[in-house]
Amino acid sequence: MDMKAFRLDGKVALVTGAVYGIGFAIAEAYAEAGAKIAFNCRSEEARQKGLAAYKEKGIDALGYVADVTKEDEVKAMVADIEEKLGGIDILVNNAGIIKRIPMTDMSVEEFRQVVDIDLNAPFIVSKAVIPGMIKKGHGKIINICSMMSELGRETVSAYAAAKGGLKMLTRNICSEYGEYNIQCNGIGPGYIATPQTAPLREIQPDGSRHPFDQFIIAKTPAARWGTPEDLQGPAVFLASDASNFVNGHILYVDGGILAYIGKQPG
Ligand code: NAP
Ligand code: GCO
Repeated sequence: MDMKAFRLDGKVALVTGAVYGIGFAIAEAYAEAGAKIAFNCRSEEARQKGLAAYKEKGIDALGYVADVTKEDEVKAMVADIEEKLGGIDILVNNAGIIKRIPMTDMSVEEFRQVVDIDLNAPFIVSKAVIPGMIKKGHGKIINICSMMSELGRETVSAYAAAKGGLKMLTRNICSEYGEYNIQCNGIGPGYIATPQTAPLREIQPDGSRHPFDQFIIAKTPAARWGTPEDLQGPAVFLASDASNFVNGHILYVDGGILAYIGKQPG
């Protein structure tokens, strides 16, 4: 096999919400594999922070202030990327939020906001890039799903509904655009140490680990939290020609959580 199939030389990649966390790690790996990087965020301050972070890694990234829930801002960003870097070959729908609120305490507005960012936005951004991919004759869309694409837990009803929906949007994009040589797959990260999960890892006043932190270590066969870097290899694979016949798949990168019934008592 020609191992160059794993390279992304000359490809144009848009990674949403990639100033830090999982998105940044994925974009960094894409740049190392040879891709040109564009990212977006919600404020000029975040954009500057992102540009500085990429520069520190020696990456010449293009940054945009564009809210992924706003179709006009997304369309303008995609048009500008196409003009400056060329047509988009790889899209990673990474931007996301979570609200941990018991369902009966959650307002309809809060539920809608999570679904808007975590599910409606991947539709909006994918819709904006697919025509360019069809024109190019190929494309890779990678949706960042979750354990909650498969499992539920207390307080995350909106997130689970959105990430479950994102799994099905992934399969539908595969079904609808596979014939145009577009592969749409998902990555389902396990519990990854990023700002999103920081509240679940806070050290307790008595110096002990957060109970949820201990629960995750016990629930994960790998016996640790994942890191954003754990997602880099899988994300490069799904963006590269090495995965050209992988379509509509959700690749769980979870240290084994979904395979494990949990620790036996005693
Ligand atoms: P994170 O540290 O909170 O980063 C999420 C990024 O998305 C932030 O940069 C955020 O920007 C951006 N964002 C949110 N709403 C946006 C919008 N409307 N427009 C543009 N950007 C927006 O999260 P992460 O842990 O890296 O997670 C990245 C993705 O992986 C998310 O989809 C998350 O649900 C998913 N995920 C995370 C884990 C985990 O354990 N960490 C596991 C499975 C899946 P701001 O700074 O403006 O908020
Ligand atoms: C939570 C977590 C999770 C993770 C991740 C798991 O509160 O349960 O934030 O939802 O972020 O999505 O895959």
